[in-house]
Amino acid sequence: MARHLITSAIPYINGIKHLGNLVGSQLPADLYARYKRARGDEVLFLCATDEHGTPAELAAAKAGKPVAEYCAEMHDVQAEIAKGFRLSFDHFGRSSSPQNHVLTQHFAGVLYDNGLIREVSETQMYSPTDGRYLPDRYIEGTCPNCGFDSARGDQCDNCTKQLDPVDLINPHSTISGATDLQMRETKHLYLRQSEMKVQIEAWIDSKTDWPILTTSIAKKWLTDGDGLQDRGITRDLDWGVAVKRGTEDWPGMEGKVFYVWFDAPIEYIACAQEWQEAGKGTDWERWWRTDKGAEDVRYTQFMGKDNVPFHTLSFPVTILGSGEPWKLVDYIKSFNYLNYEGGQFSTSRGRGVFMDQALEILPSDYWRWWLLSHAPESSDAEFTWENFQTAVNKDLADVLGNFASRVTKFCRSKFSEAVPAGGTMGPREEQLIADITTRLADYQTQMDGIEVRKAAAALRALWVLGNEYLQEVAPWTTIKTDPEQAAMQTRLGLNLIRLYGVVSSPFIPDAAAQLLADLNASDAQWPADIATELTALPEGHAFTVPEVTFRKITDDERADWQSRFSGIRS
Ligand code: B3M
Ligand code: ZN
Repeated sequence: MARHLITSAIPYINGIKHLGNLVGSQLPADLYARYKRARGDEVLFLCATDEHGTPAELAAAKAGKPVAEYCAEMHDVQAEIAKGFRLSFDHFGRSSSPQNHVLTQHFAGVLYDNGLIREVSETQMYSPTDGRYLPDRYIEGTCPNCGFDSARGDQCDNCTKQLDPVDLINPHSTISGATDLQMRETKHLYLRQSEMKVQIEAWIDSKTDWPILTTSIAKKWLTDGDGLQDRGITRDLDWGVAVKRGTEDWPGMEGKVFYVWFDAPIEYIACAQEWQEAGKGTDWERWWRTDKGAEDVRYTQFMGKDNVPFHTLSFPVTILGSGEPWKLVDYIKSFNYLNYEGGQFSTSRGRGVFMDQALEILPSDYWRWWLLSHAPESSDAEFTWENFQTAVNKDLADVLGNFASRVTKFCRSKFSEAVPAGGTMGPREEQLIADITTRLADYQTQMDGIEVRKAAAALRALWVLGNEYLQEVAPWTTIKTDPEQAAMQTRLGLNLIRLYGVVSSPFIPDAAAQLLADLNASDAQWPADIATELTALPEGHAFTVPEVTFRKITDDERADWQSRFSGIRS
């Protein structure tokens, strides 16, 4: 049995995520995890909230709450919404966990012992107006790389370049807007990434099967400018992991914490410890230590493109630089951005549809289907209400929902609410079985390759095959002359619904489970031989006609939502 470790980029704690965030990491990761479980593989699927750094401090200050309290509350809010979207994490952890504190300090200690951390006296942006240093998001200015005017102190959102606050042109404080910033001398730790350049480059080069989006971003930062640069990994903040070498104090580092991007990926590992400590599993090292059984684990990470540099360069430096037998990622699936109605989704500006709002309007399957079937893989994608309405009405209501409804209702009215007996399959049915077999193989290939859009298209093609068959053989006509034949066609239709319930579950888990429940299908094993699968529901097997599986979105609703979400969320 194959073993899959799957992680989604861990969302910042600062508020509820929008649909663009969801489709860039958590949702496709869930799709893959559900698929691998359905195929019978062993899966550990982890995610967490990213609770340190300036995003957390700034959001807590805005909410008027102590940061620890704010994080605890927001973690529960995000966990609840994740459940609403049926994100099937084995554990949803917290980067502020005691496990992550210990592990982060451990890594810092071994990296220091291995000569990969140096102490640097440097000038830092200090704001007399605010009475504090201004790390990362406390400062904004113009990107020296691309000229974007709202680049943050740690990274430019426009060109993804990792920055240091001192790099910014025309910097200002995001707390007070002050521009009278001073450079003050202070001591910080730097991760000597440059020392590992050759090793990291060779590792990236060996990943010939990775998405081009992932490797092109990694290579860009390896070769552009001065190449892989050393990186400040400490900050003057109160909230975070205290700077220590293992369990020992670090002289001169009192009152400082590790940079959020140093401890956040380490939470992927700490999360497995949290999972075990929460009583959800045992032997976490089996997933993470190659000396303890993880050598045959396949590890896949999911993230938006802005997170790629940290996962292809910085985190691997931490892992490889430790010299310890930690599991390295095998495959990084990254995504472009999803835009919203001609502009960008934006958390800070409250633009777009947020996860909680989406669930207030429609059940999660509607969103899951649209988002996954339009995942921004090869380029940025755009959410429009019109496109959403069309996709839901066509794919879900007309193709899948209508098929389930027509077959079951026809059966109830002409036979009974049980699988009808009689008739034998002929060439048209053999053709259907052959077509389904081919399409299913395609679907599996796309799912194994994490080609999300192509997988959605292949699944939809499976649904279409059933519709075409039904339309062609028309049991409602056949029944007038040959009731036995109509019974066989209907029986096949009912079995197709069952098959769809099984194979659609990674995309639309609720609807799939409901269809299987309505059909009283207890066995939901992934299909092997299609001819056998299509006789799984035997003659006389009782079922219930499903309630509306997917309803259509009306033009009025679409117009209403369009205007309701055209503004800015307060
Ligand atoms: N929290 C950024 C983001 O939510 C960051 C990801 C961390 S992954 C270790 O996009
Ligand atoms: Zn830039």
